[in-house]
Amino acid sequence: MNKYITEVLDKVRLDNPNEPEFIQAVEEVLTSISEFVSENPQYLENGLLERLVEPEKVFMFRVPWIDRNGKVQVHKGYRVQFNSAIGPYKGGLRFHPSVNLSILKFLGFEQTFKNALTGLNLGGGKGGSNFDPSGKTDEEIMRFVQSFAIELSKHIGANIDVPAGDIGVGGREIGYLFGQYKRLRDEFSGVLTGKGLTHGGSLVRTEATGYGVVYMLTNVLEHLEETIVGKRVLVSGSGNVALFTIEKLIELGAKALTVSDSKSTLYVKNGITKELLEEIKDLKFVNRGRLSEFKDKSGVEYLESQTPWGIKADIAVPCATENEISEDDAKVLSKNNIGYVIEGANMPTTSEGYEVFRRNDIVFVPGKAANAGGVAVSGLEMAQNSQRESWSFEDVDTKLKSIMKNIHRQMVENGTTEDRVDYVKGANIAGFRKVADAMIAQGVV
Ligand code: NDP
Ligand code: 2IT
Repeated sequence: MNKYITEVLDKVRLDNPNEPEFIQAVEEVLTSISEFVSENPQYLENGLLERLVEPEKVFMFRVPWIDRNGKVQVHKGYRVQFNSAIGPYKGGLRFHPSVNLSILKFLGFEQTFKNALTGLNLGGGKGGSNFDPSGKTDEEIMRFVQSFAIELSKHIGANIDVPAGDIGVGGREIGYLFGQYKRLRDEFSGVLTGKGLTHGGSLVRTEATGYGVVYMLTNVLEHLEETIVGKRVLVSGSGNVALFTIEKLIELGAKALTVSDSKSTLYVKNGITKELLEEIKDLKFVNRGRLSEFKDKSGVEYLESQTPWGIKADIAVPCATENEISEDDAKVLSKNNIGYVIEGANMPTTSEGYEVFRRNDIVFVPGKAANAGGVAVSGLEMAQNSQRESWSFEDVDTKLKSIMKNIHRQMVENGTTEDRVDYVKGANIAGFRKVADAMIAQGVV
């Protein structure tokens, strides 16, 4: 490995001792661009890597609110503004009890390269809270979000930092954030994306991440002269990314065999039907229920405390959360001859799991490329807001397809050796060079 990379990695480990997810994400990117950095001495000469691994700014704040029993609750709020070399900070907000600085720094770091891959002018950021939205009433969610927005509003703006959703944050939360921001700042602007269609949202944003994942999958299959029709796909998660991935898989003739949550997996041998998907969407998005409610549904096998990774299929699309595919899961998937792993979630595969896939020559597309459709349509929402326009579903969907195709092309160009595409290397080099070259052009800042 390149000596400069080794030194920067040692420093990252030393400086961030309690941040395993952040270190994991940095290791993954830097090791895969090692050769490229050796061939391009300007990055060492400009101290590029040590600047790139340090977020530009991190805000941490107290979020006090009063629950339905009149009891004062306090949560931690964060916004990590990672990199603004190519545009305003851009990235989601996550509400989940596991949220901490390590998780948000890894997500902000990944977001920086993902956003560069979209070809839009978007910097990288991420934020959120260790607040757990599950089981809360609408009023509790609103009170929490309004308190969170009071502090967050000081740091964001349409040309500064534009948050969106992520785990635990969807249209409802973005709506409350938008309302409170408008009230605090007297400004109706494109300061958040993933907004409802009634107040400046974009068509296709809700579906964008999942649809984009499947558009990426079709690009990968076409490159290998394969078809998606009839392919059996394991999908994990049952949130925004998972369910719209399944919707597009069904539409294009593939069979989605599973959905899951943190407690269980639903397995449908012949593939989830459109009708069942609508029922699951209702359960998750309208009633905010658990998959266990479908335990006794006919045609559905309920796998208590299990993930989808033990089931035989052609393709795995993890869409739940980071490190959900362990080394053992990867071994089982490989033994069962999985051909492709397309990451819908951010860093769902552990480093050890990735090594197993690499050794077994399994086609592996990293989240920063495969799930970039969400932030890409967020970028298109910002463009529509600036122009005071709303584009049609077809227009936005066509642009999304072309962005995903362009990301695939960049990975092929930067990651092909001897007829084989290393999608991890391709994505990291393509994203890195765009951000790094912009940083060099702007001097030491
Ligand atoms: P949602 O909140 O809509 O859904 C999350 C899903 O993942 C739920 O089914 C949830 O199950 C499951 N999950 C969450 N945490 C865990 C955990 N610790 N262990 C097991 N299962 C878990 O989130 P999204 O669909 O928006 O996000 C899913 C992934 O996609 C995340 O990695 C996110 O960063 C990434 N992503 C999201 C984008 C977006 O536009 N929304 C864009 C790009 C990436 P349960 O209810 O049991 O917790
Ligand atoms: O991880 C991600 O790319 C997102 N959660 C979406 C970010 C965005 O700004 O739309």
